[in-house]
Formats: sequence, structure tokens, C-alpha cells
Amino acid sequence: MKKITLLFSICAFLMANVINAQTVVWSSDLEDLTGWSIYDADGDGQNWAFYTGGEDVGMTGKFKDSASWSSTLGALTPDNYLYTPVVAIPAEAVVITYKMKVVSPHATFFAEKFAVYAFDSDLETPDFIPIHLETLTAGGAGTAKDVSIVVPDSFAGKNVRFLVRHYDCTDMVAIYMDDFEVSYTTGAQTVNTVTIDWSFNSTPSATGNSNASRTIEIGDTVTWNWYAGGTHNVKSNASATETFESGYFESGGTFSYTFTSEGSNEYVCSPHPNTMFGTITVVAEGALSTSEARRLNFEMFPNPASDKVSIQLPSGAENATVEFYDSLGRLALSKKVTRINNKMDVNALSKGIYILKVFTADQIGSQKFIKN
Ligand SMILES: [Ca+2]
Ligand SMILES: [Ca+2]
Repeated sequence: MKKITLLFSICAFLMANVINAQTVVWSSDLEDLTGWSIYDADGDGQNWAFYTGGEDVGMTGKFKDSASWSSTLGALTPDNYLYTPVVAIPAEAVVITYKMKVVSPHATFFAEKFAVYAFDSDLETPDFIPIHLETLTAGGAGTAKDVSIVVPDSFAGKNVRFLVRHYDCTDMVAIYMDDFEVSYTTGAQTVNTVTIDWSFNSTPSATGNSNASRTIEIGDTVTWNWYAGGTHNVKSNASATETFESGYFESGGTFSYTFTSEGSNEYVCSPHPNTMFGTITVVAEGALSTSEARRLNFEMFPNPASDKVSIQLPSGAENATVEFYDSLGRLALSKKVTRINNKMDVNALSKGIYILKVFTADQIGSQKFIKN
């Protein structure tokens, strides 16, 4: 077992950005187990195992299972590692996307925690770069979700393995995984996030951010923000091109999904389908011609940084709002800058990868930022 440098900071970014046609470089439905391996890091003899019979919760055929509870042993404290086979990522890859299907089989005891790391399999002592961290917020039939993660583009041209870690949870039931895929695009990347305020009366005829029907480009992310009263979810209809579903949240909840296929995606709040519904229409990259004019190009240095970062706005942009988003799409830091006064103190941020967004009155720009 190689020594593992685990960075506990949260470092994935849900502000995924995937453009043009996706080329699938590797996928596995777990029917062929060549190249997979596992490691029982907590040493309790309980580890990832293969099972079948998970169709009722969205698995197909064989799937991977790691337990946080046992009918014979009681509560477990898992720290179980699942390693994918080596994935050779072409050097020309610009946006690399890792996907897998995840579910907790239990409708009550679902709070399973997992993380995903990427590492260079050709190195003797690779850095394990955290790219995702999540605790499930729902379980049972209908809650299987496709986790889609953008892999840092520094892995282009490398032989990469992915480590899925089930840990830091206990006395739930288990986490299941299936249908893994790594894909990439060679196109230039753009990142746009559309925000929808989600509550009663969020419909296609609502105004402002409450309007629930939007048109976006492939690779754009939609973030729904819960506000006002009630308990709601976001769930794609059966007719939708892509499948997405949030947990149930009250005011303050948030859910993001990155769309990767052209098409139409009708969705509702399951308990309130007549008062909370909309359609996300996904068109090709560049099809929304105004987006290019609205793109803000800015310089940022140093990057990575541990202390201070300067944001250099282009001429014509006198002031802007800068926002840092963490792995879960949460706003971690926000500050107003001007062309003159453009230093930001980033000491308060945890180490990891952030998506930095810069807004001016009529433009938006986005870059990846690494906090050391
Ligand atoms: Ca399978
Ligand atoms: Ca174990």
C-alpha cells in the first residue's frame, strides 16, 4: 500500500464545465472486474464487495457495496477504498469528467459519506487529489443519482486512477455504486451557472430568478436555491433528456446539476407539480450568442495562493464582485474589487480547489483557483 497523502480539504467543484461532444475514454458497469482493487483502510475486515439485486434502488446487475452497518456486527466505522482501473486520459483533453451512480439503499438510514480522489498511477508516491466530497441526503428507491465531477485538467495526458472512499459515517446501512465513466472534451471551456429561486410559484411564467424555465448551453450548471416556506425537491420528469433529483430541503437548501446533453428537461417539485415546475432546455455550446459577449476575461495571480490574490480586471471593467465557490457549490468567500484595489485575502479559505467567479455589471468570468 502506497503512502497516501490525503488532503481533507474539500476540493471538487460542482461548477462542472463540459463542452461539445463528450468522448468516453473508459466506462464500467462492473460486469468485468479487471483492474479494480480495494483496500480496507480501517482494518475491520469489512470492505467493498460485489453484489447483485440492487435493481429496486437503481443499480444494474453487479454493483459495489460498502457497509456502515452489519446485521451480525452492528454499527461499523468504515474507511474502505475502491480503486478504479487505470484510465489513460489523452493529452488533448480539456475538460475531463468523472461519473458514477451512487445510492443508499435505505430510506431512513442514508447519511453515507464518500469522497473521490484522482491520482497519477505512474508515480511511486502520488498525491491523491480530492475531487469530490458528499454525504447522501436521501436513500431508498428513486434516490440513485449520477455524480458528475470535473477532474482537474492537470491529469490530461496521464494514466489516472480514481479512488472512491466510504468513510466518516457509521450505523447507517451501506452505499452502492455502479456505472462508472470517464469522458473528456477537447473544446474550449466555458462555465455558466444559472440560478433559480425555488419555492411555490416558481413556474415558467414567473419573473426574475423565480422563472423555472431556462435555456442553457451544454456544460452549464443550474443551481436551485430554496427560499420561503415549505419542503420541496427538484426532480426530472420521465420524459427529460437527463435524470436529476435533489433531496428534500427547506428554505436555505441548494441543489446544482450540470447538463451534458442537448435536449429538453422538464422537472417538478414532486409534492407540488402544479405550482412548482419548469423546463431546462439545453442547446449546443455557443448557441446562445450573447454568452460570448458577456464573458469577462480577467487575470488572477498568484494561483495557487495561500495568502492574497490579485484580480486584474480588463479595461472597461472598473469594479466587480468576486465569489469563490467550494466543492459543494457553496459560496465560500465574496468581495468587491476595483481596478485599483484588487487584492483579496484568501487566508480564511480551506485548502483546495475553488471556482472563482467575477461579475461586473454586464459580464461574468470564471476560473479555477487553488488555495494552498
Ligand atoms: Ca452493474
Ligand atoms: Ca473496513
